[in-house]
Amino acid sequence: MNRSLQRFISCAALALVLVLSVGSFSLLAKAANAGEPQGIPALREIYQDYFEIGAAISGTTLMTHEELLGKHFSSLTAENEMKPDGLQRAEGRFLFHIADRMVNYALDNGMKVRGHTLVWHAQTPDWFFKDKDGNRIDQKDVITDEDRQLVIERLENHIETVMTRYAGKVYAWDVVNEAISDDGRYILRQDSPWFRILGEDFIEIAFRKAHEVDPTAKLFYNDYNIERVYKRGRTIQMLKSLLDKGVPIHGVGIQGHWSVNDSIEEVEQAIKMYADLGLEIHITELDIGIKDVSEASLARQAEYYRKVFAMFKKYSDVITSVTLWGISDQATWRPNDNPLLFDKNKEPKPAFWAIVDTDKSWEENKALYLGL
Ligand code: 9MR
Repeated sequence: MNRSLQRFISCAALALVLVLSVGSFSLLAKAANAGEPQGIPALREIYQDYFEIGAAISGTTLMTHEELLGKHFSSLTAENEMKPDGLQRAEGRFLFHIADRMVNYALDNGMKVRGHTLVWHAQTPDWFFKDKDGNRIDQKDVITDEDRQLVIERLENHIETVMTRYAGKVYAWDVVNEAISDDGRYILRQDSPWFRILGEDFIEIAFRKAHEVDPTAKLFYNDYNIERVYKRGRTIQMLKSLLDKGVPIHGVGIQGHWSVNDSIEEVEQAIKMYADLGLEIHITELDIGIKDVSEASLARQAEYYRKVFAMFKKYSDVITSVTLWGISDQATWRPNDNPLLFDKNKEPKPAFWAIVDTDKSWEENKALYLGL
């Protein structure tokens, strides 16, 4: 090999080394950039390709938790304010001001609204079930056709007034809440005044009316423990018979008031079974309780949230919304169970970090985003 060829080869080798090292340096720089701490990420961005991520709010938390709400959530549910006793405490006197405020806030901030709930045995004023003499119809020995007609009119009128007001604004409604019995001898809850007066027909009447009033709304049946074996079969039986009759039910709401000891496999099985009915699934009231806020309990809760969100993501073709029942442990119906993602000071808990990336541990996620 002559000298000039030798020189050419060594120059070319040097150039190649230079090019490669500049390339890998910029790759390294890029990797470092990606790993740069970015601060607390927004859940609604993290989950945007999977499902809506929602929170239940009250008139108070809408103000006290506005920052967390606006940053993390893409969907809102009124925890109490859109229930029958929130909207129509006295017959014909609808009070919409708090619900309106919530709905307007959601729409102004690009969020969706789930309506909760139109027909329920609880939080429904007595007058719905009284005859014109003031007697409770559901407690009578003999219920007349006239009694039934009166109650159907009230049920339909409530649905009509509420859904008309929020047509095009509330995209999904829990039309009927908690109608399934906890007692294995019965399909439907026997202590519901709706059931006592109208029998099983009240469910069909409610869904048909809801669909007539707002044909664009997604109509849900919502209940607790319907993912558990003891209640699942009866729920499927009820839903199937309604669907067979052509009743417009579009989805099932699994509430999700759980604790860290509850089986996730059972939930997964139920999701498959409800999906097989052709129904969309919303997780509507998620909160996962722990006994204390020791480091070990918080870590256990984080691991549970991580696993359950990993499973939800796996079924995101059928699960289209996951709503937490509250925002922080400061405002929850289970104050002793500390069941939410933010603590009493509204700071993100290990459970929050756990669902930021369900392929990593909560510690890794936190370190990555906060640079600790
Ligand atoms: O969280 C709600 C709480 O503030 C009310 O006091 C309670 C009254 O019934 O209802 C709670 O919400 C329930 C929801 O509407 C339906 N599923 C069970 C929820 C927790 O009890």
